[in-house]
Amino acid sequence: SINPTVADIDITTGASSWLWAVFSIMVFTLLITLGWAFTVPPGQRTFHYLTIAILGTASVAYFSLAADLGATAIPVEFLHGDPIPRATRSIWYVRYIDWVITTPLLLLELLLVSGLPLSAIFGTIFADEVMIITGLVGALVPSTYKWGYFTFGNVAMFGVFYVLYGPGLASARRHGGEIQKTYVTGAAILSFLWFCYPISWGLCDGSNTISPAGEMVFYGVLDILAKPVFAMIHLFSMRKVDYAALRL
Ligand code: RET
Repeated sequence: SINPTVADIDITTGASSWLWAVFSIMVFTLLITLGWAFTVPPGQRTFHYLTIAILGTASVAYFSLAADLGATAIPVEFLHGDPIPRATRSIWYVRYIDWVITTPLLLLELLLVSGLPLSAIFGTIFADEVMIITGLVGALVPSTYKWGYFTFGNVAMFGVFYVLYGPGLASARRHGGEIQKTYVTGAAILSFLWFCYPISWGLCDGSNTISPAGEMVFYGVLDILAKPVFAMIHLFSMRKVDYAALRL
């Protein structure tokens, strides 16, 4: 453990180096997006601004993770399936502070292209917030009640997926052309990646099956794909979309 005051089971210095690398990726792509925003007319920067907010938040979050801050010690019952009496594991609650800000913004990037009414977009963001907050509470609960919160979170996530593949897809299809293409690509990437987060939660925050170093790799790869990679693909396909058709 590089920070012995945190918990018995904590990250290694190797995991910390990886986290500094992810931090650098977040800052680098943030700067690229900032520069890119200046090259397009002010009326067509909505998605650049959203991306800047997402990557700025992720940069601060990864700074915290790499410095081994934003965690608290939570009692765990098992390590790799074996009982361990009175041991604690670091739970990085700072992740959830990042996600409660950035996942609604990621959904906005996608849903602002769907043509759905604002009421539907707000409803989806509400379900998203339920998903993240129940995940946070579940991670902090030491008893098996944590799996109750995990269940609520998964129900909320499937609520989000329902909107993406039900009314969202129908609305994008009505618009057709580049709007439909951009929406369908974004929805497919987003839903595939988001589906992997509860798997990581179950193996890390939930059951302590994977070590914190492994957790940093699992969530880290997902975060790189779900934030900078998703946003870059989205910004590229937005170049062909007619902004006037979006009513932004
Ligand atoms: C939790 C646990 C509770 C159940 C579910 C979860 C889903 C989390 C997701 C997070 C997405 C984060 C992203 C971050 C960006 O980099 C909270 C893990 C369903 C989908 C996209």
